[in-house]
Amino acid sequence: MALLTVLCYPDPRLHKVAKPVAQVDARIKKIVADMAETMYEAPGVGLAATQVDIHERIVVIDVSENQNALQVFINPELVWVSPEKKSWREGCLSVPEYYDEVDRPAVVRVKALDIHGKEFEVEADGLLSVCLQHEMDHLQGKVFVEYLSMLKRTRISLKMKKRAKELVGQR
Ligand code: GNR
Ligand code: NI
Repeated sequence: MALLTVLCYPDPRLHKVAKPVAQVDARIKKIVADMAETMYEAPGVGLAATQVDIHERIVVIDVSENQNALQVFINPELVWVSPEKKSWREGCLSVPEYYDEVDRPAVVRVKALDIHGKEFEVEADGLLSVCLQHEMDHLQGKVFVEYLSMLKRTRISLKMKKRAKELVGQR
């Protein structure tokens, strides 16, 4: 297993659109294992392949309290979203130390392939629903700050660039 580097906003590679996985083979399983390790190490509740500069439709999620229930979504697709919306305070490993409210459908149904390449469907609410939508946005090249005002986004970009500079200075 290996830890992967997480891209930070406003890196343009975060806006690339991921391609579907043609076959869940050993190469994909290795990516999934490395993504899970990277997510747990961060720690985060989800990670999309886009965030580690792999532009294929792969998501790992673990919203369990003890971080011991990994869920793998390959080629995830939204099959239904509820008309009701819910606001949630979101964070992102690609936008460190910034949190803000985003409105999204409260409940979603997602179809995907599991780690064995077998199709399954889940209905999700709460954090799993938020996380699935957040990760599927990443695969489309969308970061949650794009739901915020232009003013907020500009401030976030400046803050992230400043932070990146400070981190380089510390090395
Ligand atoms: O770790 C994460 N927490 C989180 C909290 C609220 C809404 C979404 C998330 S996802 C985030 C990890 C991440 O950046 N995934 O892309
Ligand atoms: Ni994210």
